[in-house]
Amino acid sequence: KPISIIGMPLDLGQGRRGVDMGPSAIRYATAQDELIKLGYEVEDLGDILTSSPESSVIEHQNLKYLKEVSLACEQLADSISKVVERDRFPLVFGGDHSIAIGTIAGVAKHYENLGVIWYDAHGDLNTGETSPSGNIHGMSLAASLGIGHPALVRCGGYAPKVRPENVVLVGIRELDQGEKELIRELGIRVFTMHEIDRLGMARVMDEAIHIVSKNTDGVHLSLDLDGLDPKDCPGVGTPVPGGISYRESHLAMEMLAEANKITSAEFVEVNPILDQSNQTAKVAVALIGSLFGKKIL
Ligand code: DIR
Ligand code: MN
Ligand code: MN
Ligand code: MN
Repeated sequence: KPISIIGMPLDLGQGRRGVDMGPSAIRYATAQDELIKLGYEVEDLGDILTSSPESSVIEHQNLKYLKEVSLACEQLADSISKVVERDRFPLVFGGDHSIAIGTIAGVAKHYENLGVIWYDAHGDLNTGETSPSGNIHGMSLAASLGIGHPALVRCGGYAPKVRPENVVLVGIRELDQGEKELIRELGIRVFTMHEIDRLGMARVMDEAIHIVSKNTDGVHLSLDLDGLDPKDCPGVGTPVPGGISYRESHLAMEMLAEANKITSAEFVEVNPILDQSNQTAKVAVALIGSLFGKKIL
């Protein structure tokens, strides 16, 4: 399928500046060239208009920048939906992970049942009630499941976007108490670092792909670069040690390419200000290559 790139330079979903430059950093790392070399037709639709902290106010400490984040996500959802209508593959560059609310809202209405792979150190399963930080990037998966503030849950005018049985988390190593409870309550399948170490990435991805494609007609990949180890991806706002390696991540992307199930993707939380020589964006582009079928031989 032809690919449409959309940049979402939002940093209001978390507390550190610079992740709004993520889309530029990924473009600078020549994402588009990488895809063209693989034989894809690629268009870049530019960036969604977002607010900056200077032009915004925090109204609720437990849901920071709620109005601004939900407005930006509505706009992203609109753009994504149009891309899917044109029968193109939407590829989003973030921006903090709150943007997944918009991406998934734009995608999910075109599918009966959307599968989601959430590749992350974190669960992003908080609500305004359970979040220790009030940062919406830690709530985006919950919102997509229909749990949380209506302004987030109802993005795109409908809810929920995905069912818990069609979601898998990969790379998890830091969960808040409320997130653990929600995982248990909904029975969501979580592959923590423990499972990755114990079973190996190949088996984890085999199982993950099986789950997300079992009763679904589309699969979204939401890849938070902090899922990888901070040694490989230092340019993220909330690094957690002991993460997925560069090699395991390539294997995961190659297996997704082989399975040929992914129908949309986003690469989020790239923060070039916290990075070393744009390393994290370069990793993102390398992984995008593998996801879209690049092979060594
Ligand atoms: C934490 C951190 N669970 C929170 N979440 C992050 O603020 O809700 N998600 N960093 O990517
Ligand atoms: Mn910020
Ligand atoms: Mn995340
Ligand atoms: Mn994360």
